[in-house]
Amino acid sequence: MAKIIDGKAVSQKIKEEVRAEIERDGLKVGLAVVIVGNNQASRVYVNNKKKACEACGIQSYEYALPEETTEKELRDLVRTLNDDPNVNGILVQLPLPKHITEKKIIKTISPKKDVDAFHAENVGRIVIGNYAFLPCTPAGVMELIHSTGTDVEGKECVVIGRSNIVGKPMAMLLLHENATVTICHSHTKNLAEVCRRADILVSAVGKADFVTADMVKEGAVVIDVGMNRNAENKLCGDVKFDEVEPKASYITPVPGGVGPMTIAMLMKNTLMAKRLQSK
Ligand code: L34
Repeated sequence: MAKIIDGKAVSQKIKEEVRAEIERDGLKVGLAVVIVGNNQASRVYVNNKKKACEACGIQSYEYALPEETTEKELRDLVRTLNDDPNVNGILVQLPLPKHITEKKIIKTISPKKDVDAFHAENVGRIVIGNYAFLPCTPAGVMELIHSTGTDVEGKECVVIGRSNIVGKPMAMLLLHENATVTICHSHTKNLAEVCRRADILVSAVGKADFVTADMVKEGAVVIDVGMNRNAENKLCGDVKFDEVEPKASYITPVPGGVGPMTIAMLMKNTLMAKRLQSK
């Protein structure tokens, strides 16, 4: 029987710390949240981000733009936000509509306001270990691992998925804590065998029921970054929870695991951005 890692509780504590720091120092902190189009899931995540801002005493500025927004219009908005002293952090919710090149938009965000840490400058800083912001989801995963009391040093860690948003930076953060890290992806041979080596298994695939019990070592820490809908339109992760849970020592649920942590780390980064800009 695994212990369930309570992402809601851990995220709550982080948000309270952010709020306390903002109150203590009487800071005025602002986050611009930009959403383009009508993606239902994105709408839910953005609303959760706005609520978290409120809970932390951060002013949120929402820009909900229509699906037809052009790349130029979006870049112009980002430039305006780059120059707005009330805005300390800029978050452009992904995915964007197909006619907009995400890379170009990310490149336009001032690295000092890039609270997602998606800009090439911030990605590079993470790789060399000289960073201000950590990408929210991988940083949230590290917090969840720490909350179990697990020491990452020397552990076999397997990350399934190699996206720029989760898989690649996740591997870097584990590496910074001296783990032995393997990244698996759709071309990996003997995936189950590789995953079974993991003391810590992080799945960021985006497919329901992808991680099955035969892929999990007895006593592993299992972190589920997936955010999927199953056949009954119910929210679920990548991990076949019912069969993996008995083998794991710790496991994150979906919802209530990594998702709330992504948002808590965004709050932390926004406060950090304010500090950097006040220097
Ligand atoms: N720019 N785009 C940008 N930054 C991000 O950090 C994200 N991400 C991912 C998608 N696009 C992004 C998010 O915000 C995923 N993500 C995210 C954020 C919050 C939640 C899930 C994904 C979340 O709140 N999850 C809840 C359940 C939500 C529901 O009911 O649908 C949970 O408990 O897991």
